[in-house]
Amino acid sequence: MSSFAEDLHAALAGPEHTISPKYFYDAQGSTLFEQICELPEYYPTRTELALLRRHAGDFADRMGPGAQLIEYGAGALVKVRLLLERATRPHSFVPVDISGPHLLAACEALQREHPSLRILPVVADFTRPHVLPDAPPDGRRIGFFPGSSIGNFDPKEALEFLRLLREELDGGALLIGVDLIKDPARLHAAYNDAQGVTARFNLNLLRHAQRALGLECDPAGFDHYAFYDPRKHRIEMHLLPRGEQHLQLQGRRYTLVPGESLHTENSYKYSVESFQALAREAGFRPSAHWTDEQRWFSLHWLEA
Ligand code: AVI
Repeated sequence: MSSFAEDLHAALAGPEHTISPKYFYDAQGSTLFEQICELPEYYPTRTELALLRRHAGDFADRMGPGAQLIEYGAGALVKVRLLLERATRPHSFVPVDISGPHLLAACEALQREHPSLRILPVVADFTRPHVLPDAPPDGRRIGFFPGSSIGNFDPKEALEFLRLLREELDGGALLIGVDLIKDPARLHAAYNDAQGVTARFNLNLLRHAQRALGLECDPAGFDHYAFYDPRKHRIEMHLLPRGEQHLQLQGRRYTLVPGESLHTENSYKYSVESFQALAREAGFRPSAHWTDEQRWFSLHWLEA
């Protein structure tokens, strides 16, 4: 059984009905996420890109010459271009992503723009131990983890993942994007956009399961529900059954009734201080951070 099937059975049968947000991302889910990044309400992407542009020279100085740049969860390689343009004689660029075809297509496009750059793609789940190409002889390993994807891990998983990166980058550094705690109304709007793209993204979890696993259900019988919990500092996304919903997966039947929900995502928000404390606990040494004027988003430089 694929882990998606196993995890969906567990979510439907278990008391909490919780499933990992990684199952949003088939081809349709990735396209919907790209659309989310363009939405007027979804400030993280725009704000982080502006910070990367504004401070690109500073990042290049900190990286030093001959660095190996490693991007975790590389996707379309949009943000890393801003770093590569300014990097001093980079030794290599190592994008790590689970989606092989997507990654290789993005690498080909990047190679056309940077013909002399050594690109060494690694197709792997970056949250699990994986094998990287050798470290550069005369430079440092620099990790790049933008987009506040760290927010989709619960704090314990985030700590374990940061520990893994700390070991992998030993003697190097990590540049990481982290969404900040802010006015709940602003957060609510970012996950409840007027065009309903986030709702379609959330419902795509069921559509993905229909396509990939033959799940029988009626996605139109579920509502998107996202709210900010100010005590847990996180957005929670759920799918709420509208009336009794019957689902069938590989011969097993499940029923979800109003009052229950399928919990599809958490998106944790941090303060600069709470994130630095987490990074220190993982063994990093925070040495600089940057935020926009509104303090909506932060980038952190962590020495490993
Ligand atoms: C990928 N991740 C950082 C996004 C977030 O904001 O947590 C995923 C997302 N979910 C709904 N909108 C965007």
